[in-house]
Amino acid sequence: MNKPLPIALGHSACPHDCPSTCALDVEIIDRNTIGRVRGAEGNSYTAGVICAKVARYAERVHHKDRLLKPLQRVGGKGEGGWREIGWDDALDLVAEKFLAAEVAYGPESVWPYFYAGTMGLVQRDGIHRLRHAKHYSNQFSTICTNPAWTGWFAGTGRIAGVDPREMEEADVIVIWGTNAVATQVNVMTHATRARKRRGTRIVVIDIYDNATMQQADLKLKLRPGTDAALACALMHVAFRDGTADRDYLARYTDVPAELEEHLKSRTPEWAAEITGLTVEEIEAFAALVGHTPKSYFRLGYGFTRQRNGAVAMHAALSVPAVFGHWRHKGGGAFHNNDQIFSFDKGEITGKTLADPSVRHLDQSRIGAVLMGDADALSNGPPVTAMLIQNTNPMNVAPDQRKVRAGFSREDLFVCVHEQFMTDTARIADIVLPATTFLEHDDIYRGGGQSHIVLGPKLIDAPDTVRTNHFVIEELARRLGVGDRPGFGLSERELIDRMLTKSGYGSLADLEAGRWIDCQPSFEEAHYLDGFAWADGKFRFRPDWTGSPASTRPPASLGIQGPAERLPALPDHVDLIEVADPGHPFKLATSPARHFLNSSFSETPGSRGAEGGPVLMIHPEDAACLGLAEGERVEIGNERGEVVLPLKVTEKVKPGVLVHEGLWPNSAFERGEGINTLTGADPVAPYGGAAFHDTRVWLRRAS
Ligand SMILES: Nc1nc2c(c(=O)[nH]1)N[C@H]1C(S)=C(S)[C@@H](COP(=O)(O)OP(=O)(O)OC[C@H]3O[C@@H](n4cnc5c(=O)[nH]c(N)nc54)[C@H](O)[C@@H]3O)O[C@H]1N2
Ligand SMILES: Nc1nc2c(c(=O)[nH]1)N[C@H]1C(S)=C(S)[C@@H](COP(=O)(O)OP(=O)(O)OC[C@H]3O[C@@H](n4cnc5c(=O)[nH]c(N)nc54)[C@H](O)[C@@H]3O)O[C@H]1N2
Ligand code: SF4
Ligand SMILES: [Mo]
Repeated sequence: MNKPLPIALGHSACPHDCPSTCALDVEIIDRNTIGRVRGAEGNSYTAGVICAKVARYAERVHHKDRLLKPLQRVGGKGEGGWREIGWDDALDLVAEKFLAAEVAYGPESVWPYFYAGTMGLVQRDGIHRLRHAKHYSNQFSTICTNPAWTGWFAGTGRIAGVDPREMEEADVIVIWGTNAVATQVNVMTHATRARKRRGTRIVVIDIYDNATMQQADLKLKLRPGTDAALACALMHVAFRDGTADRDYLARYTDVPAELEEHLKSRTPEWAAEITGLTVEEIEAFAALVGHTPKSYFRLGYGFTRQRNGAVAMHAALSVPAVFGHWRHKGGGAFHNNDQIFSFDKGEITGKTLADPSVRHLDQSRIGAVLMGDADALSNGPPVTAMLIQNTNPMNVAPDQRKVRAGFSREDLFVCVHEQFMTDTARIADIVLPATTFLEHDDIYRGGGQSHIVLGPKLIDAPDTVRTNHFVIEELARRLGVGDRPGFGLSERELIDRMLTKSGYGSLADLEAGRWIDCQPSFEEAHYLDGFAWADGKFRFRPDWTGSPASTRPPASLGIQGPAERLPALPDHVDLIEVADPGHPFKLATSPARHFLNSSFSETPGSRGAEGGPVLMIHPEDAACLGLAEGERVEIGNERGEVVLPLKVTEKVKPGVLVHEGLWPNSAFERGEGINTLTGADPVAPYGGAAFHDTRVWLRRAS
């Protein structure tokens, strides 16, 4: 049979939580159906390339398991019994439960919980409008960016860096702690173009030989949580060999002499002992970046998902400041562009409606919050009602046993608005069906690049499916706040007003242009007019507790984790879960190439490509324990146990285990997923979860 021809080509943006924020061209087959999705050729960052999972988005949007009708639980929580319920009845019930919670314990007992399942500014952030209008509990959003952004901000004073497209002019590209082939493919587009054109050398620093390391010219496979030691040794060599840029250091940095003195004992031999790299590897890397002015450091999230992650980010970021790489086109560092955008989102988020005295609850500590931990609740009332949009905490949040126990509480009412029957939807009281990005209007902005991209509605959603915006507006009306500022506007009106207020033109302008490139000038991106601190100097000596970073915890929560153990200058610090005789292995739970967090674990293309959940182990470890490929093992710690089949591979180091992907809990033998093992104790100093920093024991499963 011939494939139907597309009737039109729609323009959109990828809504998923990925730094690339690709500009998309979408084949529209008819009013309800899409065909192939491609990367926009004309966008200079996307450059026509997107990942496989979004290219085959038709299988997600037209999936037979899409949620289509509102559902009400029948039977026990999580048992899987549902009956269909009309939209009006469902929303009436949610409003009734929220009002009841408010009467019993005050508005802070309602906790709207969200994350970045869609990165659209209207559909993602509109939940705050309802929150603020009702003075419901705030969410301190720690689960992803906090350790990384805190470490970066500590140095530069601003979450922004060198244009990632400048990688094409670099002679060395250091891909540090990000599995870019899997998690942001466009980094590889620009890096491999550079290699083709100018013979650029690609260095990858990771804890296992992942898809990105397989493309590297220099592979540095170190022990988890030891990146700061490597960074210190590189800087030691710079001072030792005279490759440090002393003129740059004097002009642009705070305490270069102090740093030099401090690093005298941080030799390659010292770092080799800690990182497990050889002295030769460290010396070769130091010589390479020491003699290559155009060295570009692309710093990722992965290496900051350790309990010393903020320190590691700051240490790695200090390296190009010592060598003066920032001076040169194609040199310097990049992590995220958050602060180059200046959106006035106030109307979407209902900023003026907020009461500053309302408490914040830590997103990553949802288990403790729901279990009534007084500290996690800031000594306030229990959480007894929730609305959840764009996130799947029953799968992705750490310390899962606590999370599950919390969601199982009979006195907790949960409404989940979702596209699929996720682990979280499964344990809800009311499930509402949500549109996908192709079925609603929204606007997106890059984190790993510099574009604002429009994502208009391209096809009609199934009749009974509603947008996040609709749910927020309808609940607001029922809760008596629908007439407050910011309510009663359409998505398009909100986008238009935000763009105009922010000085980015109108919606009509953006529709005509598709995207806006907000890349700052070369001088600004390279901090050539000074870093973003009052004295203009990069800080080798950060103020870990005083920085006014956007990631800083609200006063009601205070500084997080063992902040007093953070070093004054870049250094290795054993804040991590160090392996011990009772827990001889270090486990990392790294993202899978064909999933996006727990999304796409429902699509046949992605599931097929990933195979199934496995645990990677080094052949020596397997042999030592008398274990073979495919054998089932149990791994565990004080938080729980999980059973997985082994994959014996030299990709991982001895003593290190890697599990890729956030598989649904049902994919595991006992119905408990990988986050059963990860901890929710906050990364110092501004919080976050150390997903790749877990010590475990391992034994043959019975
Ligand atoms: N395909 C796919 N893409 C994704 C996602 C996904 O799940 N799948 N998730 C999205 C999201 S929300 C985010 S935040 C980004 C994250 O994307 P990345 O920045 O790539 O971060 P991670 O994938 O968490 O980890 C990257 C690598 O760091 C390694 N790592 C772990 N510990 C250490 C360490 O101590 N040192 C070093 N050097 N490396 C370490 C991990 O094993 C992994 O290989 O990706 C986004 N894109
Ligand atoms: N073990 C381990 N755990 C991790 C990580 C790890 O590396 N290892 N990574 C962590 C990181 S970096 C992150 S960011 C978190 C992410 O965790 P989540 O934010 O929970 O991300 P997803 O799992 O993709 O879930 C997003 C959900 O939003 C839904 N959704 C998408 N668009 C819409 C919409 O328009 N409306 C509504 N109502 N729903 C929508 C999707 O169907 C999906 O179920 O996970 C964290 N958890
Ligand atoms: S998931 Fe990332 S790489 Fe894939 S299309 Fe979306 S933004 Fe691009
Ligand atoms: Mo993330």
